[in-house]
Amino acid sequence: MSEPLGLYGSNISYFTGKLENYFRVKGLNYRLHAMQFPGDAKRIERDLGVYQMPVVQLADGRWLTDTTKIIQWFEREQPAPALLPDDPVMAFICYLLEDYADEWLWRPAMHYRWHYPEGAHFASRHLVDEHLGGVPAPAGLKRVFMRHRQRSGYTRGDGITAENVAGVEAIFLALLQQLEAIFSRRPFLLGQRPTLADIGFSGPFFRHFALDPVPLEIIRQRAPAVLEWVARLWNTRLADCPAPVYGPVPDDLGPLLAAIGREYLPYLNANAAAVAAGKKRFDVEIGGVAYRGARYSRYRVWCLAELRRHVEQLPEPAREAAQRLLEQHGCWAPLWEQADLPLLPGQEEGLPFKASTKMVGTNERV
Ligand SMILES: N[C@@H](CCC(=O)N[C@@H](CS)C(=O)NCC(=O)O)C(=O)O
Repeated sequence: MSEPLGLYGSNISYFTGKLENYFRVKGLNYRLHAMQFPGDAKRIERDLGVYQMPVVQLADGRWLTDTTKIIQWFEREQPAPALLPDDPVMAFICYLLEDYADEWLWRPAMHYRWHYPEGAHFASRHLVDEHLGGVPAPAGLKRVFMRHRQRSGYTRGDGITAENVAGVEAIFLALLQQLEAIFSRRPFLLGQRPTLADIGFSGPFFRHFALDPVPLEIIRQRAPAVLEWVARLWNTRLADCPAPVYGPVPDDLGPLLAAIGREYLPYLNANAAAVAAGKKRFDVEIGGVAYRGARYSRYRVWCLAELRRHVEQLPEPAREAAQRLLEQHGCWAPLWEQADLPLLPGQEEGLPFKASTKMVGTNERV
């Protein structure tokens, strides 16, 4: 067996969990190492442009960052067994679902972990033990710092307030209903074998919703087929799966696509408008839920640009079929709502070897 890939991150991290699911499903051998602070973080920021987890070290010593581009890179380097369906419309749906899971489900996942003391105590204890052993301060103080950092960065500090908590939880509850319907019918999101869409959804589910005490109990009670899918994905290898046979995009993905059109794409547009206006915080109402003082994200401007690029690159007649599908579910108009996207020059063109911006944060490098 070849030298394992070095995966540096946390074993309760959203994006580390996403990449672990990818490596396992793809059959790539890896070893998980806990990133150490402050040393690893400083080195990663210097060498890769931003500090974020996970990062991967190849056998030849090169470092990679950003799970979306890391997966695309591995799929190009090692095309078989393929994670993306051959059908270009299905492949586009995978990119869209992956992006939605990465960027929009992040909000309820952070909320459930850091809002409820049960989750926040578990996660702060775990993260401090895992990463901050070298920081010379009392463990109790480090845990308080960790809870404060995460809440001020990702929940209270990113537009989640007492007024909209129910709205944030409604995103998760509706999602469970949609996924329960899907996984009661078939093993994976698009069919009989995992695709990039399942890997994308493993981010919020594997190390957050199906681990943190509050959402886990909700899943157990309301969506047992979703809980089964989490474990099934972890235990599935593409190489052992039946040959890929995909029909048309399943009808039961409709409610998920509609949620993307109603919630995620309007959020991306409001974020792009804020970035264009030079605002670091913005107010936005999404599906009747008001967010005040949400953080801007340059990275998510690029996410929108990427979604457009994937559509534009579709060959005909797939492009037209994708347009019809997106129109049917209210995703087409919001995809193109902003005339020009306020990207930085060359933004993220160095990925997966160099990042320009962090998902939520301020340390742009370009
Ligand atoms: N787009 C990146 C996002 C990575 C990311 O944001 N990871 C989180 C942890 S799951 C992180 O490192 N956050 C940095 C921080 O909290 O400062 C990816 O796909 O890898």
